[in-house]
Amino acid sequence: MASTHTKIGDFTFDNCLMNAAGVYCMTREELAEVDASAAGSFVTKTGTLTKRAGNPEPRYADTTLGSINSMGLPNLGYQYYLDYVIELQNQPNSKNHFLSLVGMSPEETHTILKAVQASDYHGLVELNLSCPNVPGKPQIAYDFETTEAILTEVFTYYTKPFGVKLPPYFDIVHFDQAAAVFNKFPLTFVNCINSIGNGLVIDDETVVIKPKNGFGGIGGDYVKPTALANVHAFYQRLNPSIQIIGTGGVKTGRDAFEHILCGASMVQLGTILHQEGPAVFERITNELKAIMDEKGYKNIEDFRGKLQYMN
Ligand code: RRO
Repeated sequence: MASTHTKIGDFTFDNCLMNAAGVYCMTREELAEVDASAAGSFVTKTGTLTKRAGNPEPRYADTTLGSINSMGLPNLGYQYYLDYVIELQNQPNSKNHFLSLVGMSPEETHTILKAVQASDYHGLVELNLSCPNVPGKPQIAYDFETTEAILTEVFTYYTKPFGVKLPPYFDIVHFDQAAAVFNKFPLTFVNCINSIGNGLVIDDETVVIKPKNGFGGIGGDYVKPTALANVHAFYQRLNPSIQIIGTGGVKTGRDAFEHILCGASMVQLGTILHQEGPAVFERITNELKAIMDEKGYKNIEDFRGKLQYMN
């Protein structure tokens, strides 16, 4: 049978499917469940300098086509997640993991990353440049100048494997400009995409989540075409040393196949993991392997990035 084995930087994974940051990753208990599932890895909830309660509830809703959330970055503080990934990395036969981080200001981001640099953690870090839900804080990666300034500073002191979580872009010029910024840095990966920020879902005459008068990040079916476009746009533009993690609208093996076809080396599950729980990893892995078997692909490198265009 086909293998969904993959590699990000120097780290290997038995399966290219894992959770998306924010889903099933708030506590050690949730992370341990993902770790024990068929997933190839996990990423932690984005950790901030100090723990945060997040926005008022209800702050997540499932819809027929996906989800809307305005969690507001609730988390147990970066140290909680750093301690856990260090604990796991010291266990024999541990999977490799991703630690998601961001500060509430560039200064806080640097404080956190300097602590991670000084720690025993030698795994992957994903800097979240795209949270859409903290009132008064814009999605960082929509501001190319600030993004470049943050990354310039980060790489003066940070030497461990490091990637960024991006918001969706919607314009070819923005793909060009964003890729030109990221190509200046020794990034290990970029992850496309975070939720589509600030959508609005209505039930009868009322919004379905409380924060920000109902505005929130959109995930699920709605976002798959945008996610695939972002994965492929960056696959076409980034230095080949910068790998791509595909996130957005994956609920079947076919969806994962399409992300890989667009260039993704790893594929993350958000809304569908929230809806089905960690058993979803086995289902989608089996569906992906069945498609690969049918097409005669032995591993994901046989078709990764090989999206066909019309003549
Ligand atoms: O916690 C959130 O509200 C949140 C974050 Br940090 C993010 O990056 N993406 C998202 O959809 N929600």
